[in-house]
Amino acid sequence: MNGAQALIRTLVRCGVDVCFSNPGTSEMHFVAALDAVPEMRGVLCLFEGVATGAADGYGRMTERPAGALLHLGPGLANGLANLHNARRASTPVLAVVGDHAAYHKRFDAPLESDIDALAGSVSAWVRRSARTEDVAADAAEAVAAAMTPPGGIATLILPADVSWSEGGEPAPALPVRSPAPVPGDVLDSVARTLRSGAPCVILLGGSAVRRPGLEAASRIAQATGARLLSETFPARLERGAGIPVVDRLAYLAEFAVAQLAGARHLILAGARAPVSFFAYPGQPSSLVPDDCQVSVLAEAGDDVGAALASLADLVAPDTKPLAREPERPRPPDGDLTGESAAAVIGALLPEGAVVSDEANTSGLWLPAATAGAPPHDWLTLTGGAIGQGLPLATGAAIACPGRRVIALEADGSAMYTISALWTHAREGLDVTTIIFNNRSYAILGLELGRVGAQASGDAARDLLDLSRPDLDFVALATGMGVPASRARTAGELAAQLRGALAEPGPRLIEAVVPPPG
Ligand SMILES: Cc1ncc(C[n+]2csc(CCOP(=O)(O)OP(=O)(O)O)c2C)c(N)n1
Ligand SMILES: [Mg+2]
Repeated sequence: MNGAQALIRTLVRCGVDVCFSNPGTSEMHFVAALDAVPEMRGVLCLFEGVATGAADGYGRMTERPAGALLHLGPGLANGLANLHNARRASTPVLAVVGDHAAYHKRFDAPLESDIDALAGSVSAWVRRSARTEDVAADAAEAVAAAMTPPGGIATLILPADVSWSEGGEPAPALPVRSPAPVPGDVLDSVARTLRSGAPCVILLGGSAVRRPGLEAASRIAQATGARLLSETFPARLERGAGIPVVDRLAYLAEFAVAQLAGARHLILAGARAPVSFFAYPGQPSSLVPDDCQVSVLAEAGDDVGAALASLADLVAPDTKPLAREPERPRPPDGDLTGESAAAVIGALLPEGAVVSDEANTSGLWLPAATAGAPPHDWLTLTGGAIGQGLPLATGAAIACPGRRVIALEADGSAMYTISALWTHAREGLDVTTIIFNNRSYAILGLELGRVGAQASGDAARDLLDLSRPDLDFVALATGMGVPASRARTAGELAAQLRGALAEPGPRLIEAVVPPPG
């Protein structure tokens, strides 16, 4: 058995059976080995940022890593932005990066580059397999590293000669450490804080915003008067009818400051202490109010769900969680705007949907409009690197057959990784994409003023404008095999979305909306 076969057989044993791939010459033995190991599903992505974003979406939904097969340093570099988002999401991901044969490296062939440096910038674990005999054990260790709580990126660098040489043998899966239990004295101390009568905010992050964490937090909030907030960009938020509601900390610092105002204690449950997304002249970086004390209930690698449940049993033994009432907006007619589009989506969102939200400024109204929709998952832009939404939807759809994936995607962000649509078509994925086409980098128009930049002329505005020419997303989608239509009114969006949800397979709706303001 060659190294590539031993590697893939080991990955399958370790529960890694999907590999989002964009291969090159150095990965040809990996590609060939897919025929020898049919349990591994290779999914072709036409850009590495799609492969890494898809692995992120897959990992968020299954809590197991998918592989992302990348071609040397340049392939990894193309995938880095979505690996960055995955790192911020604490998603388990296994990046397999092909490299030149060891003896070839000193010739400095054109594709030679510092893979280790690139990998080190996003990875929790990096190893270059030195020998064919080692590659299986390395792979098993990589999977265990990716799954070590809270989850992270493990990068295995695979030299071509290690891959093609004989002498490989599959290795068994390694045990994975469980999330660390939160000590009793920490629970007692937080319980005392909550009972002190001083205003408390509990900031929920990581797995705390899954249903069990939200239910425990809701009990605590009702019994103690603490307020709940979630981190701004949760990796996977469970929400909808029957699930306790949590507002997300606002993206704009001045709104976040208002949300946190008055808190004397900020209790971190799987979240980090809140900071402003960017520095703004004259504005503070930390969002923690001046006279507010921060305490940590659970860090990212801790068992935050169990900690919240134990804390609820201490301070709220007889309290039930407050479940969101079912409620949907009526689908409106008339002008299509971010607001009316949100109402349409809230009216029609199917039960069990997985929403990949990269709607940016057009998404402002979505949380309120969908809060009482049937239960669903909401995936957000954890690392702020745009171009995540369509790939994330790809991975989520492969992770969750039978569930409808809804990609809510801003026009500018869509263009970074638009080729994900081709994979949606090729794999026949149940992904319904709504493109909010406001023909601009609208958020940057807002930020221009907020950072205090003086931009009076056309040159600056031109860099934030996506017209000239207008992007035709119907043509782009159909050109990649995804049936598509354009909606110019709320009624058209509702009719087209109903139609899309009634059919299996991918579909795209271009929603023509004005930029905000
Ligand atoms: C990888 C990456 N490149 C650039 C940016 C900077 N950036 C932030 S928002 C934005 C434009 C967003 O435009 P669009 O997706 O159309 O959303 P809109 O603001 O119009 O709602 C850009 C370029 C970024 N966040 N990430
Ligand atoms: Mg836009």
